[in-house]
Amino acid sequence: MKLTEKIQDLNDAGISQHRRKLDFVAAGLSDPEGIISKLRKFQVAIPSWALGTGGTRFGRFSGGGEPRNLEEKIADVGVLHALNRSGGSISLHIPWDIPGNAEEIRAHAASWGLRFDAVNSNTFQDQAGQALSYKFGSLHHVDKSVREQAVQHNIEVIRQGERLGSKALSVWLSDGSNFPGQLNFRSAFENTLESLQQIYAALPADWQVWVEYKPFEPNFYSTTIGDWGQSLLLANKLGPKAATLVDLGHHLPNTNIEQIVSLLLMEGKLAGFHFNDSKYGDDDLTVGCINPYQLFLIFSELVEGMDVRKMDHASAIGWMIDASHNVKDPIEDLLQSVEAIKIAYAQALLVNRTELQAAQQENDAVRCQEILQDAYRTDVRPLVAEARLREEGALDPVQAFRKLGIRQELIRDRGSDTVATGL
Ligand code: AFD
Ligand code: MN
Ligand code: MN
Repeated sequence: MKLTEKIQDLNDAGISQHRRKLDFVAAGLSDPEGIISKLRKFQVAIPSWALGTGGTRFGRFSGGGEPRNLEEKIADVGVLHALNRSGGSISLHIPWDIPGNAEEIRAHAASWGLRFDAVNSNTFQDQAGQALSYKFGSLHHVDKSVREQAVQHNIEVIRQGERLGSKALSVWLSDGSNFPGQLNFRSAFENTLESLQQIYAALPADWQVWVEYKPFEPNFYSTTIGDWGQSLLLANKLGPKAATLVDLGHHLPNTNIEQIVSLLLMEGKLAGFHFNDSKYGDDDLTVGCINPYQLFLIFSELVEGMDVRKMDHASAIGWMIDASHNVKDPIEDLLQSVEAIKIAYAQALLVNRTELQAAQQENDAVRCQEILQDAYRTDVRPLVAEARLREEGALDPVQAFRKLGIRQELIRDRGSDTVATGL
């Protein structure tokens, strides 16, 4: 029996209760069908590196049955997408994912209903046989030949992405410094800009380059693209095909991310997101597990800003998860993350914009909060579930994943290397 048929069989048991919940929440909304339609279109790109246990520098504890190659990573995203019908694309990390025969890889992905999203370059590690080291950075390096090597790697990643149908290069640079005086900040920025301009010149006409920022880690005194201002400065200097990528875990505690998002949207320079959640820093935790209200506030600014600019919610910017799992089953964690994103999006769609604008004009802070939190406190899960059902997905993806024994099957097929590696 096909996976989709097994999923439908499982759904039968919960359908009547679901319908009751859906009728209840829909009765209180002006356009439930409009929200369900937007939810069906809304897809989240799954990072190839999140299908296995990530680990930290203190150790990695594999849960077993993890993918051993790109084909198996694609199959895992295919299983996720069959369950939630919302993970319709995969984002590769090169050279961790080397797509040997691009045609075969594209066909394999298409058989699961998947396409390829942004491709990620990697100049934060030295690869076997690499001529020059990135120990002191890559695109910002004081040695032009190191910069050149990193530029060529990024151009190669673009070429690989072209073969797969990707349309964006996502660049995160770990370049920075650990000690005061180690770097000339101006030269580091100028070197980075000059390197990115060479990469930008190699972009196909219909591509974008997404410039990610991060305040610290692995460098702990400065990061050359450390905040949204530095990323936006580079994106503006590069040109219309460059934009800023917002990774939720890349902000110092208590940063107002929703304000950053609103202004990047205003400038037409919001490339998209790496969704995750964090308590202290780049903890790469499950989306919405720590601060679901912040996620809602971000989506509220997104819906407002995209509607002002008449942008298509599903396709105008990149929606992608970037998280690393240490104790959860990677597929279960990703299912939870996608669910949290769609819940926040649905809640943001409920905000009464006309009333909010009127309350803002009257400086009625109490009324503004009431309007926002009325949307946030609406249980939209039946709407999210209905959107999944209409796309032949699972009523409850995590429960379906467990009841179908998918992980056990993967362990049988791939083995369970539960090797805990230390420092
Ligand atoms: C790490 C970095 C950054 C990057 C990701 C994939 O912090 O978020 O986008 O790896 O390269 O999480
Ligand atoms: Mn990221
Ligand atoms: Mn990160």
